[in-house]
Amino acid sequence: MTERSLILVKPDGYRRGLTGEVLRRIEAKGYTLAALAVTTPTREQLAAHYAEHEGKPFYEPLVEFMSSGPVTAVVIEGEECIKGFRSLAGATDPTAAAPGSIRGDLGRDWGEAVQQNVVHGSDSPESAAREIGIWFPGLSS
Ligand code: RTP
Ligand code: MG
Repeated sequence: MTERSLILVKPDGYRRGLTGEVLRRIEAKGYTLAALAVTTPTREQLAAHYAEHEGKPFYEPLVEFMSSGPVTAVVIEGEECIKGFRSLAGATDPTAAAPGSIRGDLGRDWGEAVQQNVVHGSDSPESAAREIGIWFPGLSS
C-alpha cells in the first residue's frame, strides 16, 4: 500500500552534515519526497511529537536535544514506506544498530542521557498521520 511517513533528520545529523546522505538513502530505496523543511523545533512541537514518551526518564533530555538546533523534516511517500524507513534507520541504539542501516553506519554512542541517533521515522500509519499534521499542518497524510 502506498503510504506517507514523517522523517526527521535530528540535530546531530544536521550538525554533522548528514542530511544529504539520509535523503540519498531514501531516494535510492525508491521513496519520493512529498515535503521538506529545515526548522528549529519549538518545545510545543516536540511535546506534541513525543507525547507518548512524556514522563519517561529520557523525555526531558530528548526535548532538550531535539530543540538544540535545526532539524530537517521530510514527508516521504512509497509502498510500505513506514516500515521500510524504520528498516533503513535501524535499531534505536546506534551501537546495536546493524551495519548498512542509517544508525548502524552513521550513528554512534555519544555517552549522553539520550540516544543521538540521526533520524526519526513514524512507527505506524496513525503516528504518521498525526506527525505529518504537527510538522506540515495543511498537508494531507
Ligand atoms: P524515533 O521515534 O526517533 O524514530 O526512534 P525510535 O522509535 O527507535 O525510539 P523511541 O522509543 O520512539 O524513542 C524516541 C527517541 O528517544 C530517544 N531515546 N533515548 N536513553 C534512552 O534510553 C532513550 N530511549 C529513547 C532516542 O533518540 C529515540 O530515537
Ligand atoms: Mg519512536
